[in-house]
Amino acid sequence: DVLSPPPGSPLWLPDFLFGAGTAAYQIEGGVAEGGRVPTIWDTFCARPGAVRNGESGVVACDHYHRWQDDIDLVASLGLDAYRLSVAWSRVMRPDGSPNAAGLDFYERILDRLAHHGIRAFVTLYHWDLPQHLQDRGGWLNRDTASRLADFADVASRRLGDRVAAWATVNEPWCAAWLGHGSGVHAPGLADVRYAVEAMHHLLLGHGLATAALRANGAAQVGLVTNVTAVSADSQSPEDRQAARLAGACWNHWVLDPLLLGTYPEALQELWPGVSPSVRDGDMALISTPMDYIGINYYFRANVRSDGAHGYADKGLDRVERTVMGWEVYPAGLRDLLIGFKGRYPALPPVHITENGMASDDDTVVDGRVDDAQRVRYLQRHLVAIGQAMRAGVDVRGYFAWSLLDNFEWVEGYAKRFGIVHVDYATQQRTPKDSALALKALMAARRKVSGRFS
Ligand code: PNW
Repeated sequence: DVLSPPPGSPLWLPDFLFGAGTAAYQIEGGVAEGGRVPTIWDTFCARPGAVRNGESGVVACDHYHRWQDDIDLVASLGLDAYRLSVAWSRVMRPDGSPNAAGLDFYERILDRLAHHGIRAFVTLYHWDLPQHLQDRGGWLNRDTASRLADFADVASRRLGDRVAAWATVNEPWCAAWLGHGSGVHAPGLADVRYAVEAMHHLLLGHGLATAALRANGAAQVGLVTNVTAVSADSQSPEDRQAARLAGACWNHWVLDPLLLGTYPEALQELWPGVSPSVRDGDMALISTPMDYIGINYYFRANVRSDGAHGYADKGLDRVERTVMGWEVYPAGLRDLLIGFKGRYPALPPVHITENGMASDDDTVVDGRVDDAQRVRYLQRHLVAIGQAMRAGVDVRGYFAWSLLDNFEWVEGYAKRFGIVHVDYATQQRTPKDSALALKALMAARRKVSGRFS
């Protein structure tokens, strides 16, 4: 199996970026080093039953010590770009002053990327809120939004000249809903009212951080959001209504405030009487035009009415699924992108900042990892992106999730999203067939565009 966009696909254009992504808590380890302070994920992982097998990011991929080899690995694949996150807990001290050791760590990484000519896409908040801020209410406290802006200011002052694109927040939906509504992610709170309030403060934090980044001359500023394709289980009015509400919750709850300056009205049908504490000027700040939007896409949900005013994800029979239980549905990405272009006149250029699949049986045999299902998954999504581009959507880049097998949050280490296999006993990295296919694609693109490395 190979990765190769169809001949003539816009993905062959030399300006289109290919990369891979990671996030600090999922790969770094080194949790007590360099002045790092505890985060809500350190706390959550210590809660019995919260994470599979009681696992945590204490060691993870030991990237804190192996960062140089890992960046050299990105270079060896020939990728144009690398997406990482900067840990708030390494960079900011509890008193609000910068932590030099943390900034030094990321500066070395960014310098190494620059040395290889790899563009750095840097996320500020990939879910690892310092615990001391959680102790003061976390995202339920409006003040946390200003603390994110402080972090953005410190990070961009020191690192900004080496960053091609900043993302303020990764997946507000996951942070708000999984963290405060369903409670399956840190900080483990479970109340719709909390989720709605947390979302508002995350988005406000995005707006304030955007201003701080721009004040320091940031090149590109955006936000990364996860989107879900939605189908109705039947054509009944109830199921179609359920699909409408699911789309409002999963996609428009984040995108409408950012791109229209309003929360979707459907949320009032879903959660009657629940609304965030919006102050004058908040929505204008949240809808500050972005330089790009990062879209993370994994799967489609098939929903039916739950009998009340909500929806239930029922799933479809006889479809391909990954070990996450997520349906493989590449056309969903194409249809969502085209739909967003229609719904949002102000849709900025798009980067697909995450796409990929988990497996649980990748093993190294004679130095090779056969992950043919992942190669096909990536290939089919590349085709879908090309189709969306031909339909007029301005997509500028594609990042496979993830560079490395890593700490998959509540799923622990059993679910492997990497294009590179990690043997956690030895910390040995082995590029899977998917990484080699991406490498071959990078080489082929360079030939086509006449750009020789
Ligand atoms: C994203 N959902 O999480 C995160 O950005 C990554 O850190 C993570 O490793 C990756 O996707 C794979 O899970 C998501 O339920 C978690 O829709 C849950 C959902 C979507 C994305």
